[in-house]
Amino acid sequence: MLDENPKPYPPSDDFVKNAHVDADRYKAMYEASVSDPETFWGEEGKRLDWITPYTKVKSTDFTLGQVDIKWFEDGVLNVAANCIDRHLKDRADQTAIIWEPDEPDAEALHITYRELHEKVCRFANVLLSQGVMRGDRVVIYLPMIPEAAYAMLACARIGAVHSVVFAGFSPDALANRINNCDAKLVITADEAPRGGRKTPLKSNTDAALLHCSDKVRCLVVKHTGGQTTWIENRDVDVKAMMETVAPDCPVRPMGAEDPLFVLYTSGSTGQPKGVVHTCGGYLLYASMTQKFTFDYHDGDVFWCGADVGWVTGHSYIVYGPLANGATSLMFEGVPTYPDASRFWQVIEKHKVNQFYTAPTAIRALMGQGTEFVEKCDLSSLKVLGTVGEPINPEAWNWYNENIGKGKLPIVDTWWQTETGGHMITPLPGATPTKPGSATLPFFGVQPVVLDPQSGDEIETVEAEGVLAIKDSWPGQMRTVYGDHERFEKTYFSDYKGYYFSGDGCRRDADGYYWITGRVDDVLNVSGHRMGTAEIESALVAHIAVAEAAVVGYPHEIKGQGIYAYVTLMNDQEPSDELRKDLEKWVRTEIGPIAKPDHIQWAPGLPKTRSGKIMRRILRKIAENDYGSLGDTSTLADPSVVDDLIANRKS
Ligand code: 6R9
Repeated sequence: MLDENPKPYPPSDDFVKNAHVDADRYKAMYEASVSDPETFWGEEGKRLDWITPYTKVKSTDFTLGQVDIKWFEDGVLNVAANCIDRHLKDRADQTAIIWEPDEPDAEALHITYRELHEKVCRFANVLLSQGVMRGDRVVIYLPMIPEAAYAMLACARIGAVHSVVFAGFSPDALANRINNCDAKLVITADEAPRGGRKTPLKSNTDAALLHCSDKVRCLVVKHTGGQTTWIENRDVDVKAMMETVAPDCPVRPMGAEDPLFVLYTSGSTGQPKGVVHTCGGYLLYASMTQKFTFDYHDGDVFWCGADVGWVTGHSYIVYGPLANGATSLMFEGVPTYPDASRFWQVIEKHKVNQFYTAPTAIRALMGQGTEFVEKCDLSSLKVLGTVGEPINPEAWNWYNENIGKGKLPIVDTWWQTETGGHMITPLPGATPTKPGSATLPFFGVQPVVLDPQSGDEIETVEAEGVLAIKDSWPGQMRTVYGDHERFEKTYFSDYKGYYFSGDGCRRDADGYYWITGRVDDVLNVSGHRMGTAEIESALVAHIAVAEAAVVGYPHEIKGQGIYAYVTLMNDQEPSDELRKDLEKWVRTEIGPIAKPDHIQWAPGLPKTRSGKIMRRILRKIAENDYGSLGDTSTLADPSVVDDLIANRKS
């Protein structure tokens, strides 16, 4: 059983001495940030270089029907200038990005701020030459290569809005995103090597573009040199073109509230939504959290092991670290290739000081034994972090003992694509940690625990309910791309006056927050967010499928696995072949991450008389927990449940 209130692990005295923030300073700064946000953020906003300084700090409204979020609204800045140009005076020759390739024997790159400046300028000039203008959307579908960062920063430099699509998504998923944001151009590579295998990104893009406007241009980074088809007048060889354009490109002054990027993320209903982040507030929040949450100091080597296709890669590989003039490590590979010591070898090789990964990676490596860790020198490490899902105490303890050698602070950071940066997290010099708790709010964040039924704030220190946020913070998403109503409905309509996170949580006697997972129909599989609705609609798009219901179930390594109940068309017979076909189908409709772990044939699904699928029951069956199915009397046909249980057992 989980200890409900374990003994906290305080930071060591040595750590506290050198930390940016100790416990007293955290308290004082936090107090100041919530009692007078205008003054606090007005001051903190000066961390960025502004072309025209702001005079207004915060104008935000969470009222349903008029939700409006603006920070530093009359300020003018450029994100790329903040991430690159302003560092050239003092750190032009410092490494900005260390790139570690998939193959350990291939050469790692050390890209200085000076080089980054030139690459990004050239990339920006290529975009301009293709007619990309301020405000245009550019989809980026790339492996974890430096060009991904160049492309993002090049967009920021000229005021274009990027939308990075994870390279694991299928052509269909890519096409949906290109069409949803009406992108003018897509940037891809020939192939994406990962764990010794190659994903054919260019041919995926070719397939996607068949479903898009023929005006969409395609920039191709020749990375592996793999064979690709080439469509004249549409495809452009980026690297070759970068050589021919000017090495400098002026930055475009942007309003603080101009969009910086759109990033698609799954919700409980419908297709993924385009989360919109803007230039000023987002950049400030990403850079402050990178500095304080990881206690980043000048000269440190910072490694966030996420992919740039997710928000974690946006905020903690590219924007946060580079805004702080940090050295950020970008890794093309996976933790288990060529073997389970790869992470630890990379840490040793590049003398990484802060390391940030997901519980699912820790669990996978934990299962491989400690000999893979023991042969590596991890003495450079100062802070460890986790993100993406609740971390179970076993994984926390393994991370602490084997990677942190019992001495390093672990920051368990709770946040979301929507929040732009960390929301609830320990600060390593300030917060005693408890395995499994994200602990306390970051500056300016006012979490509340709401009673899920009444929507009232639970005011006692100890509380259990749903997690919401009471007031805005600069990194908050501003809207859903092209659908502000959906933004309001998703986040502000269930609990009036609050931003609703979709997560459940518990607050303990010390005021620490423990995230208990999603309370909606969003799955968290290996830290990847997916809507059950998306997977269901992929399944029912198959010719043999009449109906489908998808739920999550506990999975030892992935956190959650995908369990699909499938009702076939009358003329179809269940078979192993069909099962395989459906798995393949979902892979092509969405991507490999959405492949169901288990498909159960369901002659009928449990529904209420009004036709609503009772997922509560399906979840219990998937979990093998038949004792607590609850009330089934409201079902239109209760016998369906017995059928499902009988089949589950067989
Ligand atoms: C950054 C990111 C967001 C959802 C979120 C929650 C889960 C993230 C967590 C965590 C417990 C943590 N989540 N961090 N749960 N502890 N430290 O992951 O963004 O992909 O949008 O997912 O992930 O359920 O609501 P995103």
